[in-house]
Amino acid sequence: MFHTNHPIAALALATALTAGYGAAHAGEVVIKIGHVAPLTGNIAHMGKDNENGARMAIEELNAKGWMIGGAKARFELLSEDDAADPKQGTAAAQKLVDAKVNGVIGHLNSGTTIPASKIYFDAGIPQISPSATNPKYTLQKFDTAFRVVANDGQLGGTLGRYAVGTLHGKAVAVIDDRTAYGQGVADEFLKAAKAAGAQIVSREYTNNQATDFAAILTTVKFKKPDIVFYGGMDAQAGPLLRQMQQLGMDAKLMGGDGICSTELPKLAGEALGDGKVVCAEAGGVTKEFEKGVTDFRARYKQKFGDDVKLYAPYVYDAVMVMAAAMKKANSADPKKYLPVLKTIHYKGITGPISFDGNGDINGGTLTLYTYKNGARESLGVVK
Ligand code: ABU
Repeated sequence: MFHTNHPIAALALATALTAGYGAAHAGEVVIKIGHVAPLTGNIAHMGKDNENGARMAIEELNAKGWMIGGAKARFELLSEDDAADPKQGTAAAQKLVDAKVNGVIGHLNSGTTIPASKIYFDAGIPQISPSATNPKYTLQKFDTAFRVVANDGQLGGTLGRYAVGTLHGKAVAVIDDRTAYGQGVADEFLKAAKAAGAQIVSREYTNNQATDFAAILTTVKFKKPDIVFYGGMDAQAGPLLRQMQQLGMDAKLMGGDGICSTELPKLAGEALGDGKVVCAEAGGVTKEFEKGVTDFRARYKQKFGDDVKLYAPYVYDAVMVMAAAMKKANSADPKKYLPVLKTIHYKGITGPISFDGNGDINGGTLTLYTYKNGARESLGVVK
């Protein structure tokens, strides 16, 4: 129990205690933002990238010195590692609920975000995923679940149509890692490519820890595809490309946002080729927002000594839109700011953010990319 005789401190204390969330200090309310991503394992580089985006937002929010509920708001990041594992994801979610976080940014993977979302929903804690793209996440009728990027229906559908309409793919092979994301995006791609007239010559599966794709690729090569689609993450798309090259396969590799990182050139080496890979990021930064994201990338590089891998700008925006809802509600109490978050219109660095009735971003866009000379190159933003 907190005690104070100072009138201002008493007000701040009352504000924090009324909310029932966060520690109270004299004249200050501590707002805890939970963040969950894989910080260990084969996609730890992506998890760290997400965490860095959240950290930048938290630091900038604290520099603003906002008053919320009559007290100076101090934002605190509580970062958890779920190792991209559904079980660890729910354990991390429960830990954040027990810590009485005011909101959660994450998780990174659909396979962890979906089971964790039930835990946040039961606790009434708003959750914004900056990267989980499986449509199921926002179709569970959990009014605490939000997403600031496009979903796998948009990603797979656009890539499937592009494979046939632009790349003139006729024989297509599809491989996925059997995760909620990999399987979902691969199925959506397959459906769209087939509808556009492609023949699906091979459908193969791996898992998200595999490193040896020789058996699968040997089967696929025999079917002579001109396009191979991989539903999974960059940690495996890199070795997959290397092994395709070793087998003398000249098919293009397509994939969703999971492979579409700035890390892929390092992971694939010279097997990356020029224009050989086509993938899509689940967000589209239009012309008028380009400067904001370019500036963010420069600040990120200066602070962390590395390039943004994929989703850091969307994570940054997810934290900022949550904080904006708290400021507008003049409260960090989830019960008070959740209704504001549902109807907010926020200008993020990646674009305008508002949510539909399911919690999905309105007008979600995506960006098609290829790689040339070892660097990611935009092929255009798709609405
Ligand atoms: N969207 C790609 C990576 C995260 C996921 O949805 O599993």
